[in-house]
Amino acid sequence: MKKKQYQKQYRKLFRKRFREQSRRLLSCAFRSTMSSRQKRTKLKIILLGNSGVGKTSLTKRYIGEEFKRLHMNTVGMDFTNKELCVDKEQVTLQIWDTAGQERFHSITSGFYRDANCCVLVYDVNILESFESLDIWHAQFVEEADPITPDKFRIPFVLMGNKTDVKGRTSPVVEKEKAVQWCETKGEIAYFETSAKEKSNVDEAFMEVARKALLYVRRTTKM
Ligand SMILES: Nc1nc2c(ncn2[C@@H]2O[C@H](COP(=O)(O)OP(=O)(O)OP(=O)(O)O)[C@@H](O)[C@H]2O)c(=O)[nH]1
Ligand SMILES: [Mg+2]
Repeated sequence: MKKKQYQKQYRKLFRKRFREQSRRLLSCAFRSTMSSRQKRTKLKIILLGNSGVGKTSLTKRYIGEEFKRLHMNTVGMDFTNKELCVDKEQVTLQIWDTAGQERFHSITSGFYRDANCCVLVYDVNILESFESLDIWHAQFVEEADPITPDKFRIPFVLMGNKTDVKGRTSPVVEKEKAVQWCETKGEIAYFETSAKEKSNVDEAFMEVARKALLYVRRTTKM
């Protein structure tokens, strides 16, 4: 009697395990079929700006990580992927977060080639970081793609970061000044962001993705 009871329990447990395992396998197979069906467009994004303006913090916040107060200088380059849907197209943003420190420039500039959008970042509370934008812009244009005709110039997006800093009654760099700078360089979209409060971060990166995708569509038609 005891033996029969034991066998019954064993069969019950076995059926339960088997059902769970089958469910897991089925969902795995479904996911892999879906991902192989959906062709994702890869978009290469380069982040540039002075050291400490918040490039890494913006990237980390965008992919859902928490804000960290401690400043750890990026060494050379960091690389992050983010999958999203833009204008009904599945894309993968490959975010290349560069080091702002000058000693890394010769290494990082070698990676600008094949970029689909450049994000320039400055700190709205530090004038020097804004004044350096001209240099970052020029360096990128020179290194990224000197062959592409002018009308297909790689798009830029400007982010004025750290808008949350307390006592910021009048920012060192006024919004109008930044907008004016964007106009002098062509069609550059401008966003005031705060990585700390995660304000405008998703919106800014969505624009980056849109511009990059548009650039890819245009250039592949050439
Ligand atoms: N208050 C505030 N602090 C910020 C914000 N974004 C970044 N920080 C702080 O600024 C410091 C520098 O941020 P990072 O993201 O490491 O700067 P970075 O541009 O990547 O610097 P490098 O890697 O050296 O080029 C860190 O201490 C961050 O916590 C923000 O929006 N608001
Ligand atoms: Mg960094």
